[in-house]
Amino acid sequence: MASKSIDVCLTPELMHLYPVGGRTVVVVDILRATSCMTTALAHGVESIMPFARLEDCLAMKNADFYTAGERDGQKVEGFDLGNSPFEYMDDRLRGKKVAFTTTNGTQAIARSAGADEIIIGSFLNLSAVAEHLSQVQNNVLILCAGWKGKVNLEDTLYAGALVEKLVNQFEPECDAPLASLYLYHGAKNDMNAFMKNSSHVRRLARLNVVKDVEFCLTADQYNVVPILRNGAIRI
Ligand code: 3SL
Repeated sequence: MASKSIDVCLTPELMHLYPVGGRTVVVVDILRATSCMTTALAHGVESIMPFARLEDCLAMKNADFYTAGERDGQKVEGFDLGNSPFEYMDDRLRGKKVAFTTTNGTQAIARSAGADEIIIGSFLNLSAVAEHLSQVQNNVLILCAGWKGKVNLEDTLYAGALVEKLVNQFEPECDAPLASLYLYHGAKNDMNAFMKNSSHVRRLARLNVVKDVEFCLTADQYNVVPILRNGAIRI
């Protein structure tokens, strides 16, 4: 029997059931916040400071930060950057500090406060995160950002993919890791087709955001593990 355990919180609304003390929490918002953060840091952004409140993020402009993120999928007026990973593949952002706020992803990060370690997960760095988790001694909680308190497919699929990589080393704590794993098994041969009718893919399509989805569902583009320390995410 494994000595470490793994659990999945399918929406931040259930976080009252999951104490984070002493745990490593993996925050995931596949479409698109944590995919974006992973991409930005892998492409040389120095650090990302996550904010739950838009006003707090915007105020960082005065402190020489790039301001970035979205509300309801759309770039915020007055912000320098939106929430597409492709915006962050830009050499001009190398070494820069970014203040980031999003509808769900940065809210989920805020809900993880008090954890021993908070790391940023996405399909783009799936194996790197799994490798990191296999080295730490902590029990693990995967926190799915969902959409405005509701469960979504993409974050649950990621949870399943990560559980699949770790299931031999970690004991599932309840049925949520198993439910995620079984969902992922049904999807993994063609994730894009599986996700076609999901609510956020349809929401993004209405905003003409299409290529981001396929990219965000691609595994192992980057060998980085973003970690939140002292309020900033770095690799
Ligand atoms: O909710 C979030 O944090 C965002 O990633 C949503 S969106 O993909 O930019 O619409």
